[in-house]
Amino acid sequence: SKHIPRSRSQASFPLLASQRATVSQTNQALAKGTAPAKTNFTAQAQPAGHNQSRIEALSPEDRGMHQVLRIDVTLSPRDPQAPGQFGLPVVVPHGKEKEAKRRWKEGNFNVYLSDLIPVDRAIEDTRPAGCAEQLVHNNLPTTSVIMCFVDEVWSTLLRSVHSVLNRSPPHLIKEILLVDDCSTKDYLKDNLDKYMSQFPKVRILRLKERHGLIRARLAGAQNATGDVLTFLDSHVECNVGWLEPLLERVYLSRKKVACPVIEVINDKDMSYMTVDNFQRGIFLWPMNFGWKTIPPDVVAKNKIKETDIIRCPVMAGGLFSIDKNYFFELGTYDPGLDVWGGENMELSFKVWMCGGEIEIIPCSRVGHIFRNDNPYSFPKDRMKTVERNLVRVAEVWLDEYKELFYGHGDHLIEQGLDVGNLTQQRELRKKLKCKSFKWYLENVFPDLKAPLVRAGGVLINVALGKCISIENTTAILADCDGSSKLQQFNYTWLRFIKHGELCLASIPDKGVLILNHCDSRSQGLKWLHKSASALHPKLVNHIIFENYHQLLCLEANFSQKTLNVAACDAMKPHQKWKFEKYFED
Ligand code: LR7
Ligand code: MN
Repeated sequence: SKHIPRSRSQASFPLLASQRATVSQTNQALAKGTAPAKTNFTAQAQPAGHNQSRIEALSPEDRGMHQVLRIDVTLSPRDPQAPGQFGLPVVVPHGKEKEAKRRWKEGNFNVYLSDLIPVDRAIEDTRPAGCAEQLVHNNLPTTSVIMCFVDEVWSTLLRSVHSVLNRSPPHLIKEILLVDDCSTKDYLKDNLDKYMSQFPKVRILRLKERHGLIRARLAGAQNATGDVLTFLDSHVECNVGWLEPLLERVYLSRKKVACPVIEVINDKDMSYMTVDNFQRGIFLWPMNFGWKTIPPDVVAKNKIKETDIIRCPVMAGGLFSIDKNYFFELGTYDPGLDVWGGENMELSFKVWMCGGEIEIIPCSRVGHIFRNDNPYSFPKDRMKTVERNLVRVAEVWLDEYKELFYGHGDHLIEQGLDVGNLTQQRELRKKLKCKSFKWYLENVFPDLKAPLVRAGGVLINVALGKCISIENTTAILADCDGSSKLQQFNYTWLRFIKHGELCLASIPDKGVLILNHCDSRSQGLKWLHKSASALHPKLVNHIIFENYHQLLCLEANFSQKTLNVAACDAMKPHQKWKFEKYFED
């Protein structure tokens, strides 16, 4: 068999440096094309395919690639003894505790310590082994780094900017765009202009009124001149070699959205802490972002390496690189989203469903100060703002699965929030020919529990062993027959008991149960059962008729084969019901 040596050999592989372009194009095509993902959780880190060994036989130079540059002017810091140097924890000096405590609320983290440590401190290179040796293309696109801020702490903002300047290859940074979202602090005005004037690449964009994070980012994007947009929060520290691996992914495919591993800058002692490997960005209902570790047995079975790229159902939101034109093709963020929150869900669904990918790149690492509370004010109520944003996302992207969203946050339907006009967003989705949310669940996030109904099948009265059946449009009791269509019901996330497209409705004064049109706005059709009856722990096996002036429960009267609602009684067996199958845990 033919052995192809790893080092470049004219004899075995006659491609010359002059043919570089061809090689890198082939490389690119390989990466873009057929290379299958190893598991659902990871993506190919390196281009693979039938020509791979031939290409790997070339020297990096002839492949148009180089090793990730080790650009870090903080490697031998000016003052190695300074507090916080190398990312080590810092203790508030004796006698300064009160001051430190007082200043905490300026940023909801230890602002006193942040001011104490150098703005260009060194941090530990936390990349997994192998990252430093990885190759990236010589002709990576340039990026505009966009940092939006409102009333950010001075030293933290500076440290964020210095970390970009000190640890990025200069030729890849087209500019650093600081978008001031109408900060009120004086030091963020003249002082900041003056300080940043020493860095020609730093531009400050001042918004005349508070846009909120989401629209501030859009303002940044509209003013950006680089090929790629790299968004960062304003309290971060980029680690060694953070940028090239992100741009490499976007270079390989313009529809890849690349996120660094987000490490932790401790809010109390300002230490730089690494995080566990193999974490995916996910969400739980009702669309709460979170991290989920790939199970160790999956890692072992699929031989997933620490450096392997991880495909993410959703991104955290703050730190990512995206091709600028692609961002605009996708219609940016929904501009109807307000201030803060939910935009990471929106962009994630949009990217995946409309043909792109979201990846975490383990060789790119950026620290972020996680805070317990936002240190700035919200123009409107914070909770309401986020909920309204999420409702917009659900209405545009979740299809029939939006019921799960509403079902996990009951108050969301009840509130009847005015979420504004959605026509443009829905039309955009059509225009981009995006796939369904069902496709997304099956292909991107198969481990999310998303049963469309909570329970279903026949509905049995526990005491009598009889089932509800439909006669004309009235519900009666009958012998159970699992094969009869007349006895099939679904208990939905909107708390309907559905028979086909119709809903079980009670008319308490008449003492009968009938089928009616389902209408989310009308309360007379909703029932609490199992976990939905959380407020009535003694009545979980009951079916509580919701929103009547008294607590009424579904009750069987077997002698008359009828059903009605009566005052709930935890002890009454005739009020205990079971569906054939339950889908929630
Ligand atoms: O009105 C505002 N205007 C702004 O310019 C509100 C905020 N901002 C700025 C702010 O100064 C900061 O630099 O926007 C940035 C993000 O705001 P944070 O730091 O208060 O947000 P966060 O880190 O608590 O929250 C996460 O979710 C946000 C809203 O959905 C954004 O997407 C953040 O970027 C995001 N942060 C991250 O992804 C970092 C990791 C967190 C996790 C998990
Ligand atoms: Mn943040």
